[in-house]
Amino acid sequence: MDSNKILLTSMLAATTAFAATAYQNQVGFLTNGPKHIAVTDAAGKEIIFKDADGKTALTVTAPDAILWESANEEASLVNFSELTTPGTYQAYLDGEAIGHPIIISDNALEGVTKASLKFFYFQRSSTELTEEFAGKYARAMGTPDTAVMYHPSTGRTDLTSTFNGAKGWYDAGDYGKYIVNSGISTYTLLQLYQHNKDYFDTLDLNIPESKNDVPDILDEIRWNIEWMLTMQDSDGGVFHKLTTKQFAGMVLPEKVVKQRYAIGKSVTATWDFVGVTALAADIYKPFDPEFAAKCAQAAADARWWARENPRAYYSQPSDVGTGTYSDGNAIDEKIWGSAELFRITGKPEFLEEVLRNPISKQRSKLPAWQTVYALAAFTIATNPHLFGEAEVDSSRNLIFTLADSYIDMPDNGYGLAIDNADFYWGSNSAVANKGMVLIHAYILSKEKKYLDAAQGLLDYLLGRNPLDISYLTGWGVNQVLHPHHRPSEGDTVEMPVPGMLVGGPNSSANDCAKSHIDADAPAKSYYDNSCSYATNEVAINWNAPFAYLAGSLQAIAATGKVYEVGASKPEPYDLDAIAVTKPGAKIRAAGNRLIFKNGAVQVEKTLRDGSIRYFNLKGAISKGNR
Ligand code: 9MR
Ligand code: 9MR
Repeated sequence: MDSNKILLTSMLAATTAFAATAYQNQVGFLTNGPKHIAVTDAAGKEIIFKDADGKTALTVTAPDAILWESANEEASLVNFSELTTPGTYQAYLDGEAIGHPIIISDNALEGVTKASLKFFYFQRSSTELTEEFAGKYARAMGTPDTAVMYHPSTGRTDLTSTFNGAKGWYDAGDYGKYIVNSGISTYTLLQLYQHNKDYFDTLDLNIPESKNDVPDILDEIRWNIEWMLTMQDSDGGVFHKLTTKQFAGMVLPEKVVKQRYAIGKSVTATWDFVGVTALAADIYKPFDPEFAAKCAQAAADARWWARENPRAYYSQPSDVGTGTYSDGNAIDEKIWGSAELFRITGKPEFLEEVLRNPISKQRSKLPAWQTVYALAAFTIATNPHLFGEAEVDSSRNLIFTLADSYIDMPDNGYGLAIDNADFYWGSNSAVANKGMVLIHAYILSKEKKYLDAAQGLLDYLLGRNPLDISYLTGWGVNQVLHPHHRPSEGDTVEMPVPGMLVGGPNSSANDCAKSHIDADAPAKSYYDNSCSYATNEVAINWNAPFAYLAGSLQAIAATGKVYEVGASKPEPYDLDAIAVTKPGAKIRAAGNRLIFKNGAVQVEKTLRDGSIRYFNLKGAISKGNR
């Protein structure tokens, strides 16, 4: 270290020894919600909150400072929840302003809710974004995806033909469209709607469909589901992804002219597809029964393929370099897809699939693109009237095991249910997904502690973190400016597209953020530079739980209502009536064979719909069959 540096370092040390630093949500606090600010070097001192006229509105003595290991910093968590008059405030310590303006409002989270949903519009493939809806982020259509070719990895042999794979959302900073990641993202947004209908029925997102009679959030989600439906092959299986062979440069989508392919056909993509289309079949029914029935049929067809190809895991072909989303365990996807199918049909065979793989405590895993047990648990626990007691108990158990593990984390000065283990690629989505778990725990128990912890996690994403940064583009005093996002890099607008949650600190980032890794403070291992996809990319599966978290908190506050467990009573789909011909089942349909079952020789008869019945040799249907 040269002498100048030493001088600078000691000067900085001297200033930080006296000056307090405050970290807070930079966007806004709900009027009656919990309000906290993390302040360093403040223990025992008075923090004064002044209103816009400079009048003292509240004085709070800062409690003892506690270490937050992930920040490698001690801070006092100052609670100013008593401030419940909407307005703008400023905190002071020793006569100096600390932190940022504090905004308190009944609609404090409406702006970020809308923005995080509008992101999905900005990610639309196969359409131009017009100024009316995109403002200065208007752009030409790129990747129409109306003539997509089959990569040999799909198993197709007509490799010179094309299909229409239009619509859908770009996954992230790249222009790929990936079914697996669409699975959890689309489910999360559908649930945001389902759990907060009163609020979202009228929320205007200013998208091309805003004037129709369908809630905007559902119009936006449908854009992606329509693409997902195009990815189903004639045998029911679902292609894994739709991308160019290699990533494009950091350009606008109109510059992406290389051929796009359907690549792979996987069991994980197919089960994820089942989960989404089955849920959509219920949610879209009141708005468009025909579309809803199409989704139900697609789910049923996909399920056949997934069941018969349980080990069709995705493996990246050697000539392909785009995202992999590969996952060698499809049990969680199968449980989830089967649970959704059972919910909309009441058919016992789908429940059996859930029961064969019980949701146990060991399966208490945070939702993520590759781990979706929790999605099944969310659906089952909020529909106790449709599922059996055992599944409901184990699903509740999964949710509360996770939620309580957050609540029971040792206190830290930032007041956050986040620890060192959370700082991997997409850490901000881990934070948001914890929020989604906590909101489910609140829905199921109505215990305020869960909702308050969820608010804390949102505060972290919006600025209560050791970098004093809001990780949502376009929002906050110190906001992310350089996300890894091709449209934002490729256009001429200075600011990035707003409403995008970046991946966040990643203690094992292996890109240009490597030199920004702080081994002692994983929560600081972040680089606001578009070169860093491992800390600063955006993605649909990160924005979706953010929208769920902010949107649910805002909706619950605005409506004074919490989703009523057991409220949804889907009119069961009669899958027999919508002709569940097992795709490609022609040969099997004729099949009768003799097998040894239940201690006797029986006839196994495969019916035209692909279902199987057993008969004893006298022709009577044997017991316990389906
Ligand atoms: O832009 C790509 C991003 O979406 C991926 O998450 C990331 C990791 O697979 O890769 C990014 O693309 C980079 C590529 O891997 C290597 N060359 C530079 C590309 C743009 O930064
Ligand atoms: O979110 C994915 C993360 O869990 C993985 O560790 C990472 C590397 O494989 O890939 C992330 O997903 C990227 C995808 O492969 C391509 N589009 C961008 C996604 C976000 O970075």
